[in-house]
Amino acid sequence: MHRHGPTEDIDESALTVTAPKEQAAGVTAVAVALKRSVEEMGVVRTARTLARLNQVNGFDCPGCAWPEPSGHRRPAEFCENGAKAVAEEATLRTVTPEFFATHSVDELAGKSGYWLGQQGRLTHPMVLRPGDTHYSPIAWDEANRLIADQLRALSSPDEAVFYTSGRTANETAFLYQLLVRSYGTNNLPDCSNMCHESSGAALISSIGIGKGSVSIDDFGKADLIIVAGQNPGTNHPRMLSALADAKANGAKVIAVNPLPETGLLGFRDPQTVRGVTTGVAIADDFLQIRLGGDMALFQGLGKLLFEAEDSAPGTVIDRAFVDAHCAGFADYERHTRAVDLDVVQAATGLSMVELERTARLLAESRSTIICWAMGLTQQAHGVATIEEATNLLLLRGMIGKPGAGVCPVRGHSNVQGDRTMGIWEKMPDTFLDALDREFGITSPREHGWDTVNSIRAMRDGRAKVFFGMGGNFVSATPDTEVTEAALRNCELTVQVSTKLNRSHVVHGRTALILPTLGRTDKDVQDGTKQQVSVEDSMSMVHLSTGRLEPVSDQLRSEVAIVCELALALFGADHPVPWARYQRDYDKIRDAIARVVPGCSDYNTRVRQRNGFVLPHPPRDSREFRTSTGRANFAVNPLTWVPVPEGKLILQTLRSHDQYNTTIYGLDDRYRGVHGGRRVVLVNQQDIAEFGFADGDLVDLVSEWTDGVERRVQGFRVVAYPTPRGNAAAYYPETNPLVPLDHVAARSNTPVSKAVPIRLERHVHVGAGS
Ligand SMILES: Nc1nc2c(c(=O)[nH]1)N[C@H]1C(S)=C(S)[C@@H](COP(=O)(O)OP(=O)(O)OC[C@H]3O[C@@H](n4cnc5c(=O)[nH]c(N)nc54)[C@H](O)[C@@H]3O)O[C@H]1N2
Ligand SMILES: Nc1nc2c(c(=O)[nH]1)N[C@H]1C(S)=C(S)[C@@H](COP(=O)(O)OP(=O)(O)OC[C@H]3O[C@@H](n4cnc5c(=O)[nH]c(N)nc54)[C@H](O)[C@@H]3O)O[C@H]1N2
Ligand SMILES: [Mo]
Repeated sequence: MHRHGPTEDIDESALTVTAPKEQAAGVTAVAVALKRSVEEMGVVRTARTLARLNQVNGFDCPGCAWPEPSGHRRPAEFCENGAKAVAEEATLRTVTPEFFATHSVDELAGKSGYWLGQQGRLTHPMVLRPGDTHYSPIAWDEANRLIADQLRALSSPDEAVFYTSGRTANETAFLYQLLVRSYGTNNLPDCSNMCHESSGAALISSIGIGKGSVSIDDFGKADLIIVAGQNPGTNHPRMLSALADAKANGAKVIAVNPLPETGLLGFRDPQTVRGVTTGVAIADDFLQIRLGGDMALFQGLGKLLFEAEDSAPGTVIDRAFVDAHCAGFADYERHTRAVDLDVVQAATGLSMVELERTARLLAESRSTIICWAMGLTQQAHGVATIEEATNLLLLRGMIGKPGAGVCPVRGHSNVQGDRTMGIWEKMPDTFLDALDREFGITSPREHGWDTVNSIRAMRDGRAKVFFGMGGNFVSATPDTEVTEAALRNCELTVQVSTKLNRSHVVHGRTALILPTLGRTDKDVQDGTKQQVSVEDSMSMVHLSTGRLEPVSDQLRSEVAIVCELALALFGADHPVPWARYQRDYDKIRDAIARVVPGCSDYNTRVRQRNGFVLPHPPRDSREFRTSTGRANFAVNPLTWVPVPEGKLILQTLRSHDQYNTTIYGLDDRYRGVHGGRRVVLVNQQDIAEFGFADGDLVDLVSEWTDGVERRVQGFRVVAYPTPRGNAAAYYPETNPLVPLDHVAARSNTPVSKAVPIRLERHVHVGAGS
C-alpha cells in the first residue's frame, strides 16, 4: 500500500524558490508554450494544432471555459496554459499494450501522477481481471459485454455510479445521461460537484438559473469588475485580455484574494505589441482577504451601501429594480444593517479604509460585474457567500443590463454544457419528462448520488460499479485514503480516458481502461467526419472539430463508446436509436433540439459563425424563475473561518504548471517555486512563531475533529505573502487532508479552501515509511 502517496520518481532536492513574478504572460509565456508543444508533438503537429485553437471552424481549447471573443479573433487566440493543455493531449508519446506488459499495476501504483501522465496517450482497451498483476488487451466488444453483464447482475441500477469530467462534449453528455437513465439510475456525479456546484445552488435560489448572466461583450461595458477567489493569470489567462480591454475603456478592477496573484496585479498581453513591451497592472485595488472572509466582506459592503443611501437618499439603492423584480428586501435590509463591522474586519483582515473605499466604488458604479471561482465555491459557506455577492448586485440593479451581472468563471471547458445536457444527479422533472416523451423510456425520478455521496456509497458497499467518463476520480476527490479504499471496494471500475492516471491503478476487482479520442483528434464514423459541440462559461454554444490523426486505430470516440455500450446493455430493439446516433452526430443534435430547453434548431444554429447563446431569463428580460417568481434577496447568518491558536487554515490550489490532476511540470513560475510541488506557503511571522525557518521540511497534519489522522509528509516551508494564519499548498498532493465529511452547506462541495491543519517537523524514517 502506498499510504502517503507516491513521490519516489520525483527528485525535489533541487527545489528553489525565487521572488514571485510581478507580471503574467508576456513573451516568456509564449516561449514556454511553444517549447512544451514542440517537445510533445513535433514542429508540424504543433503548427497545425495551435493554428486551429479557438478559431471559427477550429476546435475548442480543452483548457478552460473562458469564451472566445465574438468579433475579431486574434491569429493566436490561446494562452500558454491552453497550449500546454493541447500539447498534453496531442502528444505523440503512447502507452501501448507492451507498456502494460512491462509495468505491473503494483509498480504503476508507486509512480506519481506526474510520471503516469507523462507516459503518453493510451492506445488500446485494457483489462485487469481478478488476480491479474498486469493489464492486458481486450477487444472492444468483449469489454462492452463485460460491463453490460456486470451492470445486469446488480440487484439495483442504483448500485452503479457514472461519473463525468467536464471535457465531455454535449453530444456525448446527452447520450451518456440517456444511457444511465434508460438503465435506471440518476447516479450521475460530476466534477462540478467539487467545483461550481455552490455557484449553481446560490444562483438558482437567488435568480432562478445557475449560470452567469454576462457575456464577453459586457466586459467592455462595465465600469467596475470585482474578481474574487480566482487566479486568472494561471487558470483563465485569456480573461486577462478581457480585463485589460475593460480597463482600456475606463473600468476599475478589484482583486479579492489572500494571495497577490501575478496575473491580477500585472499583465503583459503577448498578443499586442504594447503588451509585450510595457504591460499593465490589472487590479486597481487588491483586497488581501483572509481565507473564508468573503461572506463577511459582502455583508459589510451591503451595510456600507445602506449607510451611503442614508446620506444621499435615492442615489445608491436601485429602488425601481428592487420594487419591480425582487423579494425579501426588507429582511435583507434589517439583517444587513445590523452587521457588526468589527466582526467584518476580523473575518476579512481588511481595514475600514479598504471597506469604505470599495463601498464607494460600488455606490458610484453604473455597471458592475462580480467574477469568482474556487476561492468562493470551495468554502463551507460557499453557497451563502455567493448569495451575498448576488445581493449586492440586486441592491444596485446590476442584473439584466449591459456591463453588469454575475460571472462564475467555470473550469473545465464543457462543464457547463454537460449540465445543460442533463449530467446532474438531480435534474429537474421537466427535463426528465421531455426525455421520456422523446424516447419512450421511464427515467427514474429519485435523485441520485453526487460525488461525495458516491464515495460514501462505494466505501459502504452500496455501490459496486464505478464508470468514469473522463477525469481522474481518485486524485480529484477529497480524503484520498478513504476514496482509494472506496474504489478498491468496487466489483468493477471502468475509466474512459485519454491518458494514464492514478484512477487506472487504484481499481476495483475487475478494471477496464477504454481509450478515447480527445478534442484535437479527427473523429470519423462510418466514413464521415463528425463534429461535436460545447458551451462556454457565458452560455455560448458552438462546434468543435478535431483534425489530428489519432495515435491509434483502436481509439473510439466518446459517442461511439456510449452507443456501443448501450447496444451491449439494451440490445438492438431498444427505443433509443443508438446505432444511428453513432453513425451521424447530427441525429443526436436533432434529439437535443427536441429535449433540451433553448436548443431548438440546434444543428443550424450551432453552425453559425460564433454559434448561438442559450437563453438566460434574468439576462435577457429581467425575468426570475425562482420560488417567488422574483429575484430573491438571501439572508444568511454571518459565517467566517477563525484560525485556531497554533494552527493554520490551508487552501489547496493549482500551480501554474498543471491542469487539475494532470501535472505538466514542476515549476510554479509566477509564485517563484521551481523544481518541486511539495511546498507549503506560510506567512513569515507564522513560520517564526511556530519555531520553523523558511526551507524546513514539515508534515501537514489535518486538525479535523473526527479523530482520524490525516497527514502528508515532507513539505518544504516557503515564506510567502499570505495572510497570518492562512497557508496554501498544491492540489492533488494535499487531497489526503481534505475530510470527506467537510462539505459546503447546500452544495455538498468538499471544502478544499479551508482545511484546518498544524505543521509538524518532518522526521525522516528511511525507506518504506
Ligand atoms: N492552467 C489551468 N487552467 C485551469 C485549471 C488548471 O488546473 N490549470 N483548472 C480549471 C478548473 S476545473 C477550474 S475550476 C478553474 C479554477 O480556477 P481558480 O479558482 O482560479 O483555481 P485555484 O487554483 O483553485 O485558485 C483559487 C484562487 O482563489 C484564491 N482563494 C482561495 N481561498 C479564497 C478565499 O477564501 N477567498 C478569496 N477571495 N480567495 C480565495 C486563491 O488564492 C487562488 O487565487 O480553472 C480551470 N482552468
Ligand atoms: N483539494 C482540491 N481538490 C480539488 C480541487 C481543488 O481546488 N482542491 N478542484 C476540484 C475541481 S474544481 C475539479 S473540476 C476536479 C477535477 O476533477 P477531474 O475532472 O476528475 O480531473 P482532471 O484532472 O481534470 O482529469 C484528468 C484526466 O481526464 C482524462 N481526459 C482528459 N481529456 C479527456 C477527454 O477528452 N475525454 C476523456 N474521456 N478523458 C479525458 C485524462 O485521462 C486525464 O488523466 O477536481 C476537484 N478537486
Ligand atoms: Mo473545476
